[in-house]
Amino acid sequence: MATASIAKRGMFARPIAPTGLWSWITTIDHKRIGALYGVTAFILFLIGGVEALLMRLQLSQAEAGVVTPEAFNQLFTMHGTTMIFLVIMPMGAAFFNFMIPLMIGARDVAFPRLNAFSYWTFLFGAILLNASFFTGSAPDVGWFAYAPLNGPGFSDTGVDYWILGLQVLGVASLAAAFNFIVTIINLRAPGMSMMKLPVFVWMTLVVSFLIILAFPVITVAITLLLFDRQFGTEFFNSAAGASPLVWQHLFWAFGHPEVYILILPAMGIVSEVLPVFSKKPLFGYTTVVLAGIIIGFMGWGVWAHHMFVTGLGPVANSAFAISTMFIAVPTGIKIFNWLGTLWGGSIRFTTSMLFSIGFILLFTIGGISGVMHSVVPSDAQQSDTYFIVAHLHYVLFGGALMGIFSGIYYWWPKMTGRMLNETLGKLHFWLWFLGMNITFFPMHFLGLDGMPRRVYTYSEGMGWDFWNAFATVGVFVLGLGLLVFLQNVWHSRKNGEAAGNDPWDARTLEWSIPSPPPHYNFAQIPHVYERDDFWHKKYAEGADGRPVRTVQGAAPSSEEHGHGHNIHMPTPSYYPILLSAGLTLIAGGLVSHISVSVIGGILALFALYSWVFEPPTAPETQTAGPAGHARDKRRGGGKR
Ligand code: HEM
Ligand SMILES: [Cu+2]
Repeated sequence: MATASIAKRGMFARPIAPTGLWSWITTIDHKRIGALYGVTAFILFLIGGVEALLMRLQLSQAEAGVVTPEAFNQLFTMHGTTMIFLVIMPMGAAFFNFMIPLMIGARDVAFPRLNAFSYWTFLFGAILLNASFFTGSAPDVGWFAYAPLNGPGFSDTGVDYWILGLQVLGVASLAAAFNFIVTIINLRAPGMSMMKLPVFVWMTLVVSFLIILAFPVITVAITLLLFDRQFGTEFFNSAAGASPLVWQHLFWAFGHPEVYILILPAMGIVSEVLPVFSKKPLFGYTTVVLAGIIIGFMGWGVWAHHMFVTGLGPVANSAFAISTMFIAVPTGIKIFNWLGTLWGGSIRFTTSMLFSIGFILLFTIGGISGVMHSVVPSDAQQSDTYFIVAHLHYVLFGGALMGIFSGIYYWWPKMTGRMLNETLGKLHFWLWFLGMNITFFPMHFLGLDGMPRRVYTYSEGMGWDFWNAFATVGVFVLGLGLLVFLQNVWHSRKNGEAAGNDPWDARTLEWSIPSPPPHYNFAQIPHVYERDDFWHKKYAEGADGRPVRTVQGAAPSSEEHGHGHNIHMPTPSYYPILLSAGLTLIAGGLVSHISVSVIGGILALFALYSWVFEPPTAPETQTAGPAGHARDKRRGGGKR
C-alpha cells in the first residue's frame, strides 16, 4: 500500500505509490494530469451551468423573484469567469496534456513536475475564486470588471477574490504554456518536422504563445487594480484624474487574444476529426496552419472593437473596424478548408464527426455576428445588449465547447480504452444542437429589440417575455443532453466495448499505441516519415488515387517491439502540489488573514527549495518498491 510504504521510508522519501489517492496527488504522468484537468473542468462546467440555469430562471418571465439583484450580479460574473478560465481553457489543457506527447511520439512533456504544478495551481486557483461564495461576497462586476466600478468602495472583498484567483490561475496557465512550447519544439519524434505536426499540435503551440504574451497584460492590470483597492493608488480612479478607459484597454488587449486562446484548440480538434471521418487528408494543411498563426498575430490588433461605444473617436473606431473585418478572413479560410475536407470524402457520421460539423455551422453563425459588431454604427446598437450575448455563446458554446466535445468523443477510446455508445452520443449531440439554438438564437432578437445584457429583470410591457421563456426552455434541453452524456460515460465505464489501438482508422501517432496507452506511451519512439505518418503505414495510394490498405488485420503497434522494460520515466513528486498550495495560501491570506499568507510563503519556499534539489529520477535503490510500472524509470530528457 502506498501510505504504508511512505510510513516505512519516512515523510520526505520519494513517493512511489503506483495506485490510489497518493499516486494521483504525486503524479507527474501527462496522461493522468490530463485526466485531472478534464474531470476538474467538467465539475466546474456543472457549477457554471447551475449559475446559468439560475439566471435563465430569473429571466424566464418579467419581474421574477428567483434571485436578488445582488445575487444576479454575482451569478453572471462567476458564470463568465468560470466558463472562460475554469472550463474552456482547462478543457483545452486537458487535451494538450493527454494528447500532445502521444501525437508527437514523446514519452511525456518536457517538464513533468512543472506540469503537475500547473494542474494543482489551476485547481487551487479555482477553489480560491469560488471560495468567495462562502464569504457572501462573490465578485459581481462582470467578467471584465470595468473601472471605476471595480475600484475601492465597491463590492466588499468580491473583486479581491477575483483579482487573486486570476493571479493564481495565470501562474498555472503560464507554466503550462512554457511547458508545451518546449515540449512541441524539443520532444518531437525523429523525422517529425514542424510541417508534419498534426494541426492540433500546431494550434496548441500558437495558443501557448498567446498565453505567454497575453497573461502578463492581465497580470499587470489586476496588480494595478489590487494596488488601487488595497494601497490607495489611483491608476483607474477617475475622481483623481485617471482614465478608467485605461482599464478597458488593458483588459481587452488581453481579452481579445484570450478569445483565440479559447477557440484555437477547438479549431485544432476539428482539423483532426474531419479528415479521419472523411477518409481524406486535411484540405490545405499548410493554409490551415498559416491561418492559425495569422489569427494569432492579428488577434493583437483588434481589441478596441470592444470599446466602440466609449468615444474613442472616428479614427480609432475606423482602424479597429477594419482590422476586425480582416481577422474574419483567416477564420473564413479555415472554414473553407474544413468544407473542402468534407467534399468528396467517404463520410462517417460518428458522434465526434457530428460535433465537428455542428462546430462549423454554429461557429460560422457566431463569426458572422462578430463581423456585424465590427461595423461601428451597428455595434452602437448591439453593444451591451443580448445580441452580444448571442454572439459570444455561438462562438464559445457553439464553437469552443462543441469542438471540445468532438474531441471528447474522438479521443475517449484512446484515453480510457473503452468506446462510448454511439446512439447515446448522437442523442447528446442533437439535444445540444437543438438546445443551444433554442437558448441562444432568440437572444439575437431580444438584443435587436433593445434588451440590455446584465439586467436582473425587465417589466412586462417590454415585449421580451416570449423569447426569454423560450430561451429558458432551451437550458432544460441542454441539461437533458448533459444527462445523456453522463449516462454514456457510466455505461462506457461498466460495459463499454474495448477500443483496441485504432477504432476510427485514424491518421496520427497516438492511434498506433494501445488504448489506454502504457505509462511510457511508446515502447519504441517512432520514426516519422510523412505527415499523418500512421496513415501512411497503413495505406498506400492505389492506381485510382484512392487509399489501399497495406497492412492487414490489426494496426501495427509499437508495442510489438517490446514491453517497456528499462524505460526510465520521471519519478512522482510531492513538491508541485506543495508549491501550488503555498502560492494559493499566499493569495488567500491577502483576502482573509495575513498569517495565512505567511504560512503559505514558508510552505512555498520549502517546496521550491526541495524541488530544486530533488533529482528528477529517484536512485534505483529507492524505487525498489511495489512491483509494476512505477519501477520503470524514464528515458533522458525532461529535467524539471
Ligand atoms: C470572426 C471572428 C470574430 C469577430 C469579427 C468578433 C467580433 C466581436 C466584436 C466586435 C465584439 C464586441 C461587441 C461589443 O461588445 O459591442 C465581440 C465580442 C465578443 N466576442 Fe467576438 N468576434 C469574433 C470571434 C470570437 C471568438 C472566436 C470568440 C470566443 C471564442 C469571441 C468571443 C467574444 C466575447 C466573449 C465577446 C463579448 C465580450 C463581452 O462583452 O463580454 N468572439 N466579438
Ligand atoms: Cu474581441
